[in-house]
Amino acid sequence: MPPTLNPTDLSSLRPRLDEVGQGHVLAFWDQLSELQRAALAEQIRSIDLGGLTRLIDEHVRAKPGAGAAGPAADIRPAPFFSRDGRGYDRAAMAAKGAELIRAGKVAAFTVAGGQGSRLGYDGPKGCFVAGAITGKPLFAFLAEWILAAQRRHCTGGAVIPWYIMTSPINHAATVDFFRKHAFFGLREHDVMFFQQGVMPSLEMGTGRMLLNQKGEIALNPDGHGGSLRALKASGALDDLESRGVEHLSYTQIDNPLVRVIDPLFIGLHAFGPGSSGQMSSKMVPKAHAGEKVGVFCTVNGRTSVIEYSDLPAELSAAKNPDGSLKFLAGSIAVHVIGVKFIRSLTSGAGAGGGALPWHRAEKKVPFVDLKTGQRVEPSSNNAVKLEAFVFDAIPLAESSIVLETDRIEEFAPIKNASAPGVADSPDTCTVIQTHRAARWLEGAGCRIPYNAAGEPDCVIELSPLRACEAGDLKTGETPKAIPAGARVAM
Ligand code: UD2
Repeated sequence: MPPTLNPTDLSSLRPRLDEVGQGHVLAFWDQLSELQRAALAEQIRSIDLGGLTRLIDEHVRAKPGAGAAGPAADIRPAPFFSRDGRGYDRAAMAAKGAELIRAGKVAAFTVAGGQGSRLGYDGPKGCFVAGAITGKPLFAFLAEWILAAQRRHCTGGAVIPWYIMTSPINHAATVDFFRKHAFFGLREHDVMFFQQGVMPSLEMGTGRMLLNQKGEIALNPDGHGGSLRALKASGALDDLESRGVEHLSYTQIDNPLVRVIDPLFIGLHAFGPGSSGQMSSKMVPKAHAGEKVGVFCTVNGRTSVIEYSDLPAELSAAKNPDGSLKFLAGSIAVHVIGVKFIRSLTSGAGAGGGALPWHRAEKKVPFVDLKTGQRVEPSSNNAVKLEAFVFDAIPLAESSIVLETDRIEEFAPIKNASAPGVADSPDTCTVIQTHRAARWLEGAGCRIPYNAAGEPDCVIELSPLRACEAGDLKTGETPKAIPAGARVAM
């Protein structure tokens, strides 16, 4: 919809902007066309200037310390359900989870509004190639998992709807991509896109809103924590309720090995001992103390995630007497969230409106120089972005469970461009995909070639439509051996 042509309202906007120290956003007003003026005025009106001023005082002019936990917090390692099934019945929980899926009470939810700047990729991250052999994008891996889960569990005709959160930066490109790929075999009616909110990008030190163009304030997505608010604001929450969905299986877009719909995890979340069914999480044991993943802790007795950058160094390095890491449980950003819980968090205003605490991130944000009018690409961090994190909802649950899982089975994120020694890249993702496929194929009696270093001497890409777990390869046609140096997609 074109913006409302109402530039004369400037008379009320200018004093308000001056009052909160943001009058500079009108610096180029005289050079703007009528349309540009209307768009800028609209943008300014959409910003809660009073609220923003408070946030700037707290997060930009001041630099908050120890993150969410606060300095006096009692921080301990969070308990978790181990992979080997101690203390719970894996088969029974998986059966209960499968029953919920079969009854249409589970939807998939992917947060895909991020900017992918570390990867150096301009488009929506979900369009990035994750299949080394087929060239298949990340979105296709997730879509195929949903299709496979639907075929397996929804024999009575229910579906697994898929909700995808985009941002104004990548919404149109994401929807176009799905159209171009015929929704990867899913029904268009069952794939819902909605946009998350944005926040102004703020100049470091001063907190002034940066201009992206002379007539446009620089905005950034408000973090995956904005998803709760956006689910409500977009009508997606109403849609979930009208479909009878009770639980959302939450995953990020960057991990092609993610178990998008996992009956065991869903069952444990909904019925597991000690679970409130409100918000549950998966963890993998951290690879090393400095791994860049949030850590599950109890903070003053409540299950929480402390982001790696906020966990005091002495805690991330702390060891048990046997030498293992004390704070071992790394978050892979996989959750199940109860729909009723989201409704309760988003009812009312303020924190009740789904607002989670803000976190400060220092980034490079291009801006228009107010003196020269030239657009500048900064070479070092010049801006503060404010983002909310979805895991800050965990301590708001009455109780929350964590399930341990195996890294090779389900965690191979693509975050950084490939380079020697760099983790979480397309190259490391391909290696982990091959390891997992090799493990599963060996379990089905297939011989895998190994090199002198003990690494598989091949590349294997496995579609979720062929196998979502090891046992799936024991049926259908499975090769007896993979030749050395082969590149196989199945
Ligand atoms: C995230 C977790 C980290 C660990 C890791 C596992 C945070 C802050 N950290 O690290 O603890 O679990 O994942 O892989 O989450 N996104 C949006 N909108 C936004 C920002 C992000 O949709 O405004 C999506 C983004 O598209 C991606 C996901 O959230 O799917 C993760 O975002 P990230 O890349 O900023 O998080 P990362 O890798 O630092």
